[in-house]
Amino acid sequence: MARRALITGITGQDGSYLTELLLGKGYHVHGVVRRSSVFTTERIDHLYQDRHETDVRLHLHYGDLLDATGLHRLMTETQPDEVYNLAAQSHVRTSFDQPVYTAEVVAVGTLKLLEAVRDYRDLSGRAVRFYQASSSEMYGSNSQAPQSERTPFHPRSPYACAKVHAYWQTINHREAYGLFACNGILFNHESPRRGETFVTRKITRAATRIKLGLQNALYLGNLDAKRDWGFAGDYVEAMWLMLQQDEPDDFVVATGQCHSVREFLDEAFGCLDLDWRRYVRFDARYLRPTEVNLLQGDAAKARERLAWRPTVTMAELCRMMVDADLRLAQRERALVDAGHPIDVPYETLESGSIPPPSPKAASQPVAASK
Ligand code: NAP
Ligand code: G4F
Repeated sequence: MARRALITGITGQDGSYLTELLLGKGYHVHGVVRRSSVFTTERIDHLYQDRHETDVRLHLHYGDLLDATGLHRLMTETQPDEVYNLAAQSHVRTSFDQPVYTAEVVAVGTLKLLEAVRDYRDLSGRAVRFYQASSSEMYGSNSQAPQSERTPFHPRSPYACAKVHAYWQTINHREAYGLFACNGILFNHESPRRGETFVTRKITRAATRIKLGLQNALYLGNLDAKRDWGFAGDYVEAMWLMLQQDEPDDFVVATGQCHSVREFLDEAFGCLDLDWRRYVRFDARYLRPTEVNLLQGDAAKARERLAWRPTVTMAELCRMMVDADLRLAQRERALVDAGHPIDVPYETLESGSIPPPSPKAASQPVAASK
């Protein structure tokens, strides 16, 4: 019988790549979608099948990590063999603006899901495996690099503190209740589907719009921070591999290479024959009260036990994102040239777009945290 997976955060970057991977392996995939007044399924629209078609293997359900009752019901209804907990308020800077909400979703929400998984296993007698999306942000100010599974955590944001809580709850469910539960400690991973307010995508989006005369400046914060950037498509493979092992365990997933934001700017603008120094401006609103200066992972354990390896370098990743965003910018340019106003995100407008913000965009709350 086909295996069944339940994915929280299916509408996010990683959720979309993981869904592609699991559907490709013949799984039935059940995804948890938050109710919203607008569509949020853009990243998985290409995978969606009308429920009236035959052999439908992607099923979407409304749910929220804040809703424990709904999570219990979803476990019973979908009867998954594997649960991937990818849902999160995942923006580090935003977590300083919304610390309690972030903790409720990321920390307590994960605990609610773990409890739903445990109860389902105990009541149904069925085996179920659990993956927790842990983060390299948990290392925080521990700049002892490269960071491995043995490196102590020193979280530097409400987001990272919440992820540490979820990490230990996952381990405690493994040790206290014998749950097959794994933490993937993933370092930064990006793609053309990356949210537009994370620094890599913010840069590739802006650079390509600047190239086509749609924008004239890009406002950023700390350019000296260093990150270990890999490709999201590679990293979801590691998530799946963790749940296929004989024993549950925790794994760092990283490329082992790290680069500064400045170097990513060099690479992205370089792909377009532009000099970023002409366009990038500093805006203190993008600084964090406490910064994580250096993340560089040691994924030796994943290499040895999972036979996992990254396949995309930072330069290749950057080129992939620039190419995809150039196609987006070309579509916007065509609309502008045809005399149609373009509906660009607030963040892009704020970064110095031409034309100036429409009254609709200007009336949105000032997003200090993107
Ligand atoms: P993302 O693009 O921000 O996606 C987050 C997902 O969580 C979205 O589907 C979002 O739904 C959903 N979500 C948010 N709050 C929720 C709630 N209360 N209930 C249910 N769903 C909720 O994040 P990502 O980059 O794919 O990352 C996936 C996971 O890995 C996250 O837990 C993140 O913290 C963690 N992580 C990411 C990285 C990275 O570099 N990408 C590294 C380490 C760990 P909407 O679409 O409705 O917003
Ligand atoms: O792209 P970022 O916002 O990613 P960050 O904070 O490293 O977090 C991401 O990776 C984590 C894994 O380590 C995940 F757990 C988390 O969910 C998320 O996916 O920022 C990267 C760096 C930071 O040092 C930031 O200060 O870029 C710096 N930066 C400089 N200017 C900026 C900006 N970041 C953002 N978002 N926007 C800027 O204008």
